[in-house]
Amino acid sequence: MRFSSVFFTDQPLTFCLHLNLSFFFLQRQKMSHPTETERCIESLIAVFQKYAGKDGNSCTLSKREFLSFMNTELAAFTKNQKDPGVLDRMMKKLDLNSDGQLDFQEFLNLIGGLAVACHESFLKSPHYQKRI
Ligand SMILES: [Ca+2]
Repeated sequence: MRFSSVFFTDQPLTFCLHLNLSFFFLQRQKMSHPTETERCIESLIAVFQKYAGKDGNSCTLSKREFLSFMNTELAAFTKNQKDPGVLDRMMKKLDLNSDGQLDFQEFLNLIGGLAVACHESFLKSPHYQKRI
């Protein structure tokens, strides 16, 4: 699987996203019914914080936290892996600044890559092919 580093790696974009998200969450607090997309974003943040808070820096995933996340949240993916080194290589590839930790942006590259792979798989599925 190829993981994209396109998502959220550009500094001005990061700044812009930070400002927009601050506004987003201020507005969000006033809303009683979040949209499905807003719930998805909140879920991603909550899951990241849950695993990042297990040891050390609570803003990043250590290798141990990453393995815990993968083996719990993406168990269907990890259980099907025959190569025992795949998670080590994924961690290295996702760790764009090579600090041994995955920050939220690096984590989102994983989620984005998996979402793209799932979407591509969906497009090839017989269910979808019948619709086109
Ligand atoms: Ca990193």
